[in-house]
Amino acid sequence: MSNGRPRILVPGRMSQRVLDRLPKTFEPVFIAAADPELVTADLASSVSGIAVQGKIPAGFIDAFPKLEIIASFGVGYDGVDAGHAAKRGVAVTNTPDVLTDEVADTAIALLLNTVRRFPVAEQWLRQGRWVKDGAFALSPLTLRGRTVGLYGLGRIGLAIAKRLEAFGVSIAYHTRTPREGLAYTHYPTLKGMAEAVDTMIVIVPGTDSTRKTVNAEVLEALGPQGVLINVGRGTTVDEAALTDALQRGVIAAAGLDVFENEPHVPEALLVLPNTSLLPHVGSASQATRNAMADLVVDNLVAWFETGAALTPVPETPFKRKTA
Ligand code: NAP
Ligand code: 8YV
Repeated sequence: MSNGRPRILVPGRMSQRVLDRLPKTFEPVFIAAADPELVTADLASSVSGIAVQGKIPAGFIDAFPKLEIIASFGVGYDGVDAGHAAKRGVAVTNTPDVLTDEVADTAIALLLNTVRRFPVAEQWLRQGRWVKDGAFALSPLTLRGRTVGLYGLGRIGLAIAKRLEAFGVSIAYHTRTPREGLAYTHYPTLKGMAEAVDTMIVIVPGTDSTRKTVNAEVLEALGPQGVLINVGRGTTVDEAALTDALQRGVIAAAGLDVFENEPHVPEALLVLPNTSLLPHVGSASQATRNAMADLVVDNLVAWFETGAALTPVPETPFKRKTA
């Protein structure tokens, strides 16, 4: 602590806007990664908050006896061991809502790119092939007449569904708990939904309960006209099973913004003609990333100034203990 200002540790990369704002209220300190071996005795005894864009494992939380809050950049906080933080009485915050519409826009763009092959068509034009070789090939797939199943119908899933309504497609969803007051068909099992739809959009968090749930059986159920879009987390899809399904025509195509081992994308997916691939850009506009950055800092400010975080994750609903 210097000048009575809380010390906030930033391990590894962080949005420049967070870095610009932190010194106005806090004393920011930096290490290269969330590795307990990099924590000096001085840091261990003085850090009361962490701002992170990445992973915070249990062992790292335990390195800081005075830690009160971890402010995570992103709505998905699968990288932060929130269960362990809860046991230690450490609050965890994320950045919900401010990115919902941006990510829903991305999901629709990726769906259209995958079905109609627009990025490939643009390359055809840019490479001069329109002039040299003539018109670009007709897309074998269309969005017309499709039934879209959303795996996840939370903040972002619902925003995707609202956009899909305007496209005139049928809409279904799978969640553990049905949502009240919606006209979309709810399926209590993922396989049941996969059997009923020909297009699946994955927008669930990356948790133990979703890990590799989009597996060979689910892809088989989606069928040969099937299109899989993943804008949730790479861990939800069995990437090897998906690659095999795309290679053998078990499903028709896939659009992926997220991968099992980012930023590494398997060569087998890169070379397939029936994939549309994005480098995890769901929320990646300057305006939306600014809003996310502000919410990271605003959570820290609210915690230390009012004793309550703005957007705590469900595992850590508690308020600040006053000394
Ligand atoms: P949210 O509001 O918490 O919604 C999560 C949805 O997933 C809920 O409908 C929930 O319903 C469902 N769900 C959770 N576990 C499930 C399970 N085991 N089986 C079936 N359904 C399950 O979250 P959100 O704000 O929409 O964000 C969703 C996720 O999108 C984030 O966690 C993040 O991983 C991802 N994301 C990606 C990007 C990107 O750049 N690509 C950007 C932002 C977010 P039930 O609880 O009823 O099952
Ligand atoms: C961010 C995301 O790109 O919010 C999320 O869950 O996946 C994205 O918006 C990511 O969290 C930033 O590291």
